[in-house]
Amino acid sequence: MDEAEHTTPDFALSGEQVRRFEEDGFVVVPRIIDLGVALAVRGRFEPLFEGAFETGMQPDEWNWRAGRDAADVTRQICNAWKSDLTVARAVLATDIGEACARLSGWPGARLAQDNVLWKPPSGRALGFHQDASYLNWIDPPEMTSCWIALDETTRDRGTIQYARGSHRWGLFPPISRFHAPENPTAELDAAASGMTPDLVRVEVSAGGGAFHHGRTWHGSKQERSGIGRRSLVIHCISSEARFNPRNVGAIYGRYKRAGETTMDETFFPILWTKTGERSRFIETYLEKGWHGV
Ligand SMILES: O=C(O)CCC(=O)C(=O)O
Repeated sequence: MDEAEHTTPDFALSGEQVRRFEEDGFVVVPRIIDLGVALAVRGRFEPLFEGAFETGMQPDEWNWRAGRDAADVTRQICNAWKSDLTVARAVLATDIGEACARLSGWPGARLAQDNVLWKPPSGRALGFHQDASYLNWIDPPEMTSCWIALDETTRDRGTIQYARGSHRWGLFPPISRFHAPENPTAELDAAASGMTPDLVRVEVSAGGGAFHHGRTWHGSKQERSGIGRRSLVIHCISSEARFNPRNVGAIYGRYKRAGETTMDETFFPILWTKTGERSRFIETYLEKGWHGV
């Protein structure tokens, strides 16, 4: 496959898709990246989880290691864009930043974090949660995310599910267990206070996916097809976001400079703004890696 097949023509959300997002707290989009890009990113999963990092830099979180962790839990890496240029090309996309900013009413979008997720055959659930429960170190504590399927996601493949309208239920604390909980919907059911959550599965081809609001409850159930599924998530925050000086970010707080609340673009790159800004180093990085920036 040549390089041209790894690029996706920009997509833009329709007015109807924006309306759906506002109403439901998520919107399913049949194609976000091209199949060729999805396959290229998928092809990077094995080296990443083996610790073969193309750019020479480790990701911020590497939550599953062969031989150390159970084979039936979802493998997760956070900020694989720092370690792999194929992942970085998909994550640092202008059009995804623009869509997240537009959905959220922000002047622009910057990347908070990416997630590379690999639910193995018969992989166990990921607990249903709200992303915004984990954001007290950011001001404003808001996030909008783009979830992209890298395999076809059918009913049995443990795809992501969203509780329709749950972005209007308020903000709840972090859940007690994210990976492989006994009851993945325990906290969601409590938050629904007597209602039955209207859970919507995202069933799309590779390259399709969804955008979700930071307060929308979501998670995924056990994989039952025996095949597994892989996905890539791009979590965006406002281009104007700053560190919250009163709360410590357990992992990402290490990027806060003393006496300042600005977020350094090297670690939280700006993808798109209404006034045409985008972090300058991105294009050089995508071409040459960290040696070039
Ligand atoms: O893919 C999943 O099962 C869950 C992903 C997730 O929690 C997220 O995108 O925030």
